[in-house]
Amino acid sequence: MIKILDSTLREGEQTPGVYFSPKTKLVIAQFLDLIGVDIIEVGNPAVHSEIALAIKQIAQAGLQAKIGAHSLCRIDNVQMALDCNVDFLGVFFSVSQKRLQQDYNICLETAIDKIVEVITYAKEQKPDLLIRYTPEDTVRSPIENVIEAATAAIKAGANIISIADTTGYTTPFHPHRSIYFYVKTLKEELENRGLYPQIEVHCHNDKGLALANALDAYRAGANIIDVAVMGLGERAGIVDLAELLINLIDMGEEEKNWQLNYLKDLYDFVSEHSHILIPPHQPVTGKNAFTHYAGVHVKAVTKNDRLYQSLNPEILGIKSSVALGMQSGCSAVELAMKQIGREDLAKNKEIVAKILQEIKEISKRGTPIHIEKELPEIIERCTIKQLMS
Ligand code: HCA
Ligand code: CU
Repeated sequence: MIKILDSTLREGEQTPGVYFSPKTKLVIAQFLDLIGVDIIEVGNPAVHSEIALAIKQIAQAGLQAKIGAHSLCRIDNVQMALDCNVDFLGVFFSVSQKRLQQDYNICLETAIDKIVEVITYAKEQKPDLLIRYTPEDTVRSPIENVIEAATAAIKAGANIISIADTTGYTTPFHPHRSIYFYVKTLKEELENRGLYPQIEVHCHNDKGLALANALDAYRAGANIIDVAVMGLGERAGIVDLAELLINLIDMGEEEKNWQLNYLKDLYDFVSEHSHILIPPHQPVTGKNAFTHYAGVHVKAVTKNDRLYQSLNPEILGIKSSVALGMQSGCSAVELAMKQIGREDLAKNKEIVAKILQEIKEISKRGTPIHIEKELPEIIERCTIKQLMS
């Protein structure tokens, strides 16, 4: 079964301007656990003592999910993570030729020695620790370097190798630049060496392809996929949790693996605490994701909402709805009137037509019409007009 690693608290906090207090982090972790993610990556304790505190608190909160820390390839960082009592440790170090030469000024052998030293240390300190090694910027690194570093890391004790598309470089269907190709090649090459690690993928959204690439990796047999709530992360962020879960279910994963009805509250909470609004047209979690508007659409969905919807909002614990405005027809007005308890007037075609006309005028202000708050007033105005005419 596919596993989900949520990195809202690590990668997500790398969104410029975002800060989650340890208390907020704990609530987010509790939500993620209720939803059923497998691993929660909390952060690097070396960045700040508050992050170390958050990791410790979440690690002792009795959650089902494995709780993880992110770490530079350094013994002191790893020790700090171990001191937080984590179940999972993610160590990253690039083996890209350019990075080794231009940034670290070391050769591949020295890099691999460092990776092996750090992973061996972590494994010795805590033998049941789940260790992930990420050759950062995997997909723009020579594949031979990746295979060599991954082989050494697994032999030193790593259980998971993550393919990081650090810059959103991969593209589905490309013959050798697709994450499908990387997952298949890495799996095959490691299996040829008698090594069977779990393969994780971390897809950035620089070209808007993070989700497509994650699904491409899933198709290639990846075992773990990284996500964040609202797709938060460096630059354009990573794969959005809700979008991935919906797509995995669509591709045949069992719906019961996840409690999607907690997504809405989690997204509202993260939006509030990150001070980043969820766009109304955001798939799955946006306010309009299951809202129907234009006349033909609303007329059809009053008979069967699947006529204009391929997803079932009920698995998210929500219902589809209608919006009112310039594009509306009589069906939407009737439906909205019934929704606010005015079935009596909804049958009166003349009044409905008047209300529709008024709604179209109001819509020119260019902001949504609030059915519960505004429709009663509109009805009132139109019925008075009707009486007076
Ligand atoms: C980072 C880079 C990273 C690391 C991923 C990982 C990436 O911000 O440190 O450690 O698995 O995109 O490569 O997020
Ligand atoms: Cu990243």
